[in-house]
Amino acid sequence: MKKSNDVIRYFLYGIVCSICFGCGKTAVAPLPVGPVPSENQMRWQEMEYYAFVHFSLNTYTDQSWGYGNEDINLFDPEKLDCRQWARICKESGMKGIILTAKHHSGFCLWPSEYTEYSVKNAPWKNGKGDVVREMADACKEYGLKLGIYVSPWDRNRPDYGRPEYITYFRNQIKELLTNYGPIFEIWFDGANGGNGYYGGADENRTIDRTTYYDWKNTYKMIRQLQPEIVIWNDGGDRGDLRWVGTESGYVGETNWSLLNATGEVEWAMLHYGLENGDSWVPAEVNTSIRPEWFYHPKEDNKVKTVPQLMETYYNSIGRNGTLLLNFPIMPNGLIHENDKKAALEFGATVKASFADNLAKKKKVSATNVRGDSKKFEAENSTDSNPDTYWTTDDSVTTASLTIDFEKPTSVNRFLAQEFIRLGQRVKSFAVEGFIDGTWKELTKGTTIGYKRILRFPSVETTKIRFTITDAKGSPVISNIGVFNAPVFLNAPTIMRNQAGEIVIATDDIGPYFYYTRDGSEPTSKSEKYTGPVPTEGKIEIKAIAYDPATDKSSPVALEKFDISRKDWKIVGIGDEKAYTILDGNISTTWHQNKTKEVVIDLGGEQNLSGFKYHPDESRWEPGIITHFEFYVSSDNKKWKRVDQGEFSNIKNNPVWQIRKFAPLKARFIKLQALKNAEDNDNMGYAEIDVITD
Ligand code: FUL
Repeated sequence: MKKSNDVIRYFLYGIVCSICFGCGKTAVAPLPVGPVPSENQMRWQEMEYYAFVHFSLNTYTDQSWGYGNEDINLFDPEKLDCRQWARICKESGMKGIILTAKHHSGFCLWPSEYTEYSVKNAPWKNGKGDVVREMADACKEYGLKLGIYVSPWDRNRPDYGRPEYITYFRNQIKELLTNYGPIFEIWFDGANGGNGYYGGADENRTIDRTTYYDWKNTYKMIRQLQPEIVIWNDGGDRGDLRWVGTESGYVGETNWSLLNATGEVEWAMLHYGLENGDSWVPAEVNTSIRPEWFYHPKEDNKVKTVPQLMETYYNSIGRNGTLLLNFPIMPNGLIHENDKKAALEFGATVKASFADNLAKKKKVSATNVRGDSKKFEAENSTDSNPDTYWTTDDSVTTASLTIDFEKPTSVNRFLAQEFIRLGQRVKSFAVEGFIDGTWKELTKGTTIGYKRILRFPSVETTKIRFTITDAKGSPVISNIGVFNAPVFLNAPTIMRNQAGEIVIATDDIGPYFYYTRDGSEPTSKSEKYTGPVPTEGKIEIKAIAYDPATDKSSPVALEKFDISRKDWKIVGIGDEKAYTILDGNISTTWHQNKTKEVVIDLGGEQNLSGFKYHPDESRWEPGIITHFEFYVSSDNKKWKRVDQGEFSNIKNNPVWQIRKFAPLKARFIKLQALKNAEDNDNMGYAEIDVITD
């Protein structure tokens, strides 16, 4: 169908070109350049912003990945209210919700007919509940689309790893795609940590990601059941969308919505796309509103702030991606107040930032208009109509649009959108302002795609010139926007170095810091930070950044520190650099290869009840420890193992790992690394700390 349309268009194009032959002008629409999005991908891309909801038995066990043997009786969310989730999402400007119907533990949030490990055997609503149904109803009520996360890796199933499991998995997908109305997206996470309960086998099972799931036939079934769906998959066959290689909330500044249909996908391809890829596979940026995906009470004060969320917005939607922002649900079945507040403020800030397009209804001119035709004129880029566009003659791949404000106007954001139904074309562009009678470059970028937003410091300018400096064909621009968005101060970072000193810092230039130690909210009247502050023992610090010129403060940063590490000694490692793991700074790291353990003398007996490990979060060879044992001792001779296990999902989400154990007294601690994410001998550490009673 699509092919024959193309043939007709080529034919018409030929006729018009021959009529215009000699004048070099063309008046028909340009032909597509490279792959183009399907209607399903188009509909999905236009959603821009939607939610993830992580809720399962993990919510009750404080885990990131359930093992598959967690007690079903734990699932009893006494206040579960999917309408609360939907309301918050709707009011924050989101367009849909993807629910973890089944996470890696295998526990099902709907009463699946194919397993006993589901809500039907949980105390919640006496086994009569169905979270997927409640979610579907709430989405319908609030005008949101519903998406489903169903984990291929299932740590509960006895048949996982064998062919029978694929039938089970498909039956579950069929239930989910048949019984709950239209599903806009299905999410297949590629995680597979190997070991699991597996119906009591309690063993390690590996599968071949490329063949085991037989995705081709599964996709066929999915598309038959839900013809309008998009498939996300990072664990095997290419779906309709791609992961961006990180869960930290950003995609590459250069971001092509293209990949090759077959062949290995390296990290850089996920992150930047592939300029000459043969298929349209756009980027979805998935990240959580807290450090982790599931709810952990210890993260109640770690909910992302509005400046952090705005950063994520510019680095996802502002870079030709969509944003999938996660809410962890609390054990009672609700979204926490702090998450709700952050999401609503974030939504309001996005709205306010882009409410007033200063380019709208302004005089706009172009250096070239295709065939000098009104149909492709410059004004199409400022008419707020996504179906019209400005484009040039085919021979032109560098061209400018100039917007004349006719008076000095303050601006700090530039937005551009390509008409991607004709392919992603722009390779580079620049934005200039006409300031004091001359053109000055304000910012420049590489790809545009569906949407690109660039930030630059506020300037007063009478005109803006947008120049496409390189493109794969004639540029096709459906929308441009110029804004003067509110600017925020970031909450500062609070660290405590090994000497016990508090150090407060920020990436912003110039603000002052004020802090408190008594739990009260800091203001510009609180203690002013003038340099490292000596402290002793356990301490809680709250701090703000403050700009006296604007009288604006950042959100409050809060850090709780356990005992000071002043008297700590790293034992048996003659490398002074190892002390970076105690310097309070997660950007400084240390690696070991031969020995795979770190022994620390705490300088005296302590009441220990847990430990913390922060991995090296850099991209290349971070040596992230995934499996560990933790020991304590009073004399550095006789050791007692107090904890062991996995740091689940640490590879994709390299954040603080916090482990608790039954309190006991000891002077020495030992973190024994058993395995890292790359399966080699390189063990990386950013920080090690303890939790005391
Ligand atoms: C990851 C999973 O392993 C996490 O638990 C989470 O569900 C996230 C969205 O995808 O890779």
